[in-house]
Amino acid sequence: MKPMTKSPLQIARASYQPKVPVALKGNVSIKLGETTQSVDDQEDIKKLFPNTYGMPLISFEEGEKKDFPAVNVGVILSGGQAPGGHNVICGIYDGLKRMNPASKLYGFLEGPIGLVEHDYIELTEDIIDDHRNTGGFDIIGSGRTKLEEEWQFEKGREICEKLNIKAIVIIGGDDSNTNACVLAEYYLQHNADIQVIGCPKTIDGDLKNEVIETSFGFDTACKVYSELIGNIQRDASSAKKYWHFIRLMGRSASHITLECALQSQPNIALISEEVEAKNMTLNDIVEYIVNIIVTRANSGLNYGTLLIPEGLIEFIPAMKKLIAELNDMLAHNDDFNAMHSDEERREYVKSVLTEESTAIFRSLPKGIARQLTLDRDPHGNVQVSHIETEKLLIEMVAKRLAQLKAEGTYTGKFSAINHFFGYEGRCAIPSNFDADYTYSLGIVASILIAEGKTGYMASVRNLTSPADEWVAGGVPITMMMNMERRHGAMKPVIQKALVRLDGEPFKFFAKYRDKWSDDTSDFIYPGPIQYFGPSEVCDLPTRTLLLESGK
Ligand code: FBP
Repeated sequence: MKPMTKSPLQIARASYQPKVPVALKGNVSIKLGETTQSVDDQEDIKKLFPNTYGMPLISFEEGEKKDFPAVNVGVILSGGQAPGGHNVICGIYDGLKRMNPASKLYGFLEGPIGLVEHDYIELTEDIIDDHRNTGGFDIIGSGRTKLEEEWQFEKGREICEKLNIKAIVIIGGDDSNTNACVLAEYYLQHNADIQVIGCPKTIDGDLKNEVIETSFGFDTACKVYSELIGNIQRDASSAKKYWHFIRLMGRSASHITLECALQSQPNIALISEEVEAKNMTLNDIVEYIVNIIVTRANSGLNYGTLLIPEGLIEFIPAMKKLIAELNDMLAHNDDFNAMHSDEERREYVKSVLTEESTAIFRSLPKGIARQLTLDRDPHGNVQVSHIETEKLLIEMVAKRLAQLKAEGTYTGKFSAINHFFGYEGRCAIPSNFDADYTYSLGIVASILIAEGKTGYMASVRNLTSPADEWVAGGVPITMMMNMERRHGAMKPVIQKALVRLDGEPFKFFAKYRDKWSDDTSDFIYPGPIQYFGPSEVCDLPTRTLLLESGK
């Protein structure tokens, strides 16, 4: 036997032909819909985007054969990895070549910085073929550099002129797509002949609205985490001796946690948006968890599963205030950054916070307090993926249970294991849903380019129906924007979608969670993603999408 160069699944998956909507199968004609306006702050957004504001929605239909001139296009992957990114690029490539085989696709390397620093490769047939239906962003790499300054736009223009690039596709989340729109507007205002198209990416699922049903990657990531949760649940109900505290990625929004809860039916799932709405303190959360643990212990069940969204800590009002103060302090503080010992930093922090925040900071275990003062991301936000909330909760819950034991009101055993699932799911081989959705998004982007559009996001809707019936088109990015305060100034941004407590996915969860908390037989074991087999297993969309579409 020889060492492998690819797994059997990698080899089989390379020849998977993604399913696309009927309208993308042959020649396409575009249909202009109604003109649009931004979700809020219409006057401000209109002033900031005089050329790209108010454009109509676009939908695609089967059309007549047309001749398209050859076009050179650049593509950028921006931000965190999400399964399906490679297929967006494959879709753009195939779409461009189908319209004119002389078209070329360039990939800017390591994210937006590649555009600014003129670091790129030409994406050729063999590179594309090697990445079809694969996970990861390694085809050209990704990065979190923000494209928001004029000198960066000009550097971009320079390289586009040199390579005769007429359009750039930015594959990213809400901030990257906001920047895509700013770039589109800038190039129009400065008579640069460069179109900019966005694509909705992020496992977090928080780039969605009435015209973008979901971001790509959410489906696969949730399926990977749900498989792991299901496996842990089976282990928990077999061994009957551990409580598993499982933190899940997703940044601020709890969409991933909610979807995984719907797929696996754990004993407890915390939803940050609910914690904030109910103004819960850390102690309230601990009390809620402890009550369930005690109730289960009274029935002889000293085990269970608990899901925690990674952004939870930022939604606890007092913690939110503490984090905001820390963000401000860290934004302009060379003294702090120059300090070497944790103790020195801790003392310094306590000396600059308000009294209330100092009290909370002091009450936190040292490890968590240190994590809260680590480097911020390029947007100035605390990196929630580095904060081990699950360990904090285990510590606090154990303490409270010990008190109850001493009082004689708890007689169970509490042994907890912590987990964090995030990076495990971001580069998984895309599910059929994500492989199909992303490939379709890529083709849509190529058509928007061929039709001369700019400032649009590629969109594919009706996603809970078979792929044949999906509806492809384009959405003006300005339509999703409002004004928000960022770094002390009001900025136009795409509105981030948090979990809606009046939305169907949360309402469904809220209806059943008490039953799931005290009953073992409700655990669900989703198993691994299936790539080949019956459609009802392999092509299933998320429960979030199904519930949101009334199914
Ligand atoms: P995007 O918003 O860029 O898609 O990234 C998503 C995410 O995976 C979050 O869920 C997580 O908090 C963050 O990236 C982690 O960032 P990093 O990759 O820099 O560790």
